[in-house]
Amino acid sequence: MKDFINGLPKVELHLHIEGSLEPELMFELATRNQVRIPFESPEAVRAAYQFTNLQSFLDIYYQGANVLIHEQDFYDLTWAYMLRCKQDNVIHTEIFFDPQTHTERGIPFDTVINGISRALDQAKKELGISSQIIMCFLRHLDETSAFKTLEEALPFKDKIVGVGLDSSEQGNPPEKFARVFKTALQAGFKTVAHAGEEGPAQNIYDAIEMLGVSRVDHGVRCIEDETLVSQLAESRMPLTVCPLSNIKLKVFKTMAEHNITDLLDKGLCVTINSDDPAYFGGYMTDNFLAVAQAHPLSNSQLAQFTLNAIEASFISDEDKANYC
Ligand code: ES4
Ligand code: ZN
Repeated sequence: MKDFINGLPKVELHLHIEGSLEPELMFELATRNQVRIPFESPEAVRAAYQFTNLQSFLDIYYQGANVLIHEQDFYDLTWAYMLRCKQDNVIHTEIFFDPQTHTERGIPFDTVINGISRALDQAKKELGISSQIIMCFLRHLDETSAFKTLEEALPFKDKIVGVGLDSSEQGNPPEKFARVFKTALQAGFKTVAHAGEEGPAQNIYDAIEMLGVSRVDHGVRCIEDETLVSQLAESRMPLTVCPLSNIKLKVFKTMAEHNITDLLDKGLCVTINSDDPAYFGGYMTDNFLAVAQAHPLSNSQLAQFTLNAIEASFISDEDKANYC
């Protein structure tokens, strides 16, 4: 099973690039940029990664991003992730970034996007890994800030395939961003949103209805609504599930209790993803292994996760044939 998972080509659709910042690089960038971090060592940083829920993680995660200042920092961050992709046999990845985490600190939008996209161009050439970039709005910030961010993205439309919605789900429902997403769709962006991670199944309905999403990020709480589960199966609406993340943030108590295999059995287009691998203890292969160790899965079921991810990806229809 281990060998099969190692060798399986993988496609990642739910990865926050800021969440791939390993403690070692965090320290290196803190020194290089003379930014203070409240830890003595990379080991001490890791020891602090004990989360009780989504918010307890986000507080630490936004703090970690403070070491990212220059274009080269965003390049280094992204290149390190792409090298991990190579190791994990990831052939295509769709990367989230959170512009507001940086622009709110005075880092220009173009510094962020140029650093990320330079690493992705190099990864395509030197590692043979294809990619797309999705820009997420922070849902704890207001609509005005999201509209401003959308405006800032327009000159980089050729580099950004879609917009997403992340951060604190509770208290920040999809409807808060309905008008922003409508404008983004009109501008030609695809849309996705985190929904049904910590928030109720209703957020999944609303992300589909009000935000016009092509995929639901997480979506595991759909299980609480039988009608919704049928609708998701029927429409093949993809769910980008992040197993290790869900355990770390206590969405499920144990991997054995995770519903990913139930959802697969019910015919949903579920995929396996790493979310914030530097914080949650694993990249793509680790996530596949963790699921397969807790749930009996055949090789063809494991391969189905990759087939689902290709189906759910923003790879163009003509190119998709080359991935199957
Ligand atoms: C996130 Cl796990 C998760 N949920 C919501 N927003 C996020 N941003 C980064 N990781
Ligand atoms: Zn996420």
